[in-house]
Amino acid sequence: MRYCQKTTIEQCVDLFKQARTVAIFAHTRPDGDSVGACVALRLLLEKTGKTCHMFCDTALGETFSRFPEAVFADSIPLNAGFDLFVAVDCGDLLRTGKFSAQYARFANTLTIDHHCGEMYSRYNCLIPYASTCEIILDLYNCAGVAPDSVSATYMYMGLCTDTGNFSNSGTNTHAFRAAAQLSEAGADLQKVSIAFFRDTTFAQQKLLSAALGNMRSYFDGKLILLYVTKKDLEKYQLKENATEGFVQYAINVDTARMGVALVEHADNVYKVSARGKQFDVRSICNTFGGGGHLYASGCIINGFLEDVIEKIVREASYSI
Ligand SMILES: [Mn+2]
Repeated sequence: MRYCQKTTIEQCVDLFKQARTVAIFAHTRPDGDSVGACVALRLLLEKTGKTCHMFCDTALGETFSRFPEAVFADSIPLNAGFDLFVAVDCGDLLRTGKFSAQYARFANTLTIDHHCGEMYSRYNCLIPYASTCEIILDLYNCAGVAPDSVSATYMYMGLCTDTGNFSNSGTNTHAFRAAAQLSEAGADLQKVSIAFFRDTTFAQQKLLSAALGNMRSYFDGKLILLYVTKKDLEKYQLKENATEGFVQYAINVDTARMGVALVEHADNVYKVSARGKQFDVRSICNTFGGGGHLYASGCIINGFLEDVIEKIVREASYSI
């Protein structure tokens, strides 16, 4: 058993002082917060003369291609000689993906995360901010390093995406204060919000229209469900990741307590994303072997489309 301890920002800065070569890990299928926090941390450490390598087990989505510093390796070179492993925005060890076994074996590890979940590292800097990037900003401030426009843009990326463009329930005064500091430091606010919240493709819009065309309402609109079939994806030559955010269109219906998006992942295998409005969707996903957050969960259900829908509707009927 590893001895795990809670770690303050000041202690993190000390840990970084002692390290020369640092490995930084984003979570599997990384989002703007994980990528933004990793890059901003790397830039901070490089400013203080450290050597850093960033790792992620999945290829980054298309959106990140316009952010040139967001480059991750997908394997650790032998004899890399790292002094410190840092897991960024990873609520549990498995979020480090295929690196989890190597990470667990390494002695000197540090988690920097805002989920405040498990303490799986030797050192754990867990602060319940809206984004991990706000913890990275604390590190800059504590180390007395002013963010430049590049690092500020990456930290803003995490803030902006994890708060749903400053609109979800995690958005708070601290997030706005951090945003103000990053804006003052020259963060490219427009670039980030256009990349993550505006730009889309013609094919993606057509796919969305197919999904909306497939929208169904149950229990007087308390359950709203939509779906995307493999055929739809093939028709527009898109991959599953093009459906990210579609579930929002279901839960956005004013009567909805539960919103569901089904995406056919392989023949008769459906990936289910569920969202709740003050409604526990996690326990419904749990019954199908999935999980997540209370109001944002997912699972995978096998079967023909209509059978899968029936299973979800039946399970929801007990609590909705
Ligand atoms: Mn996050």
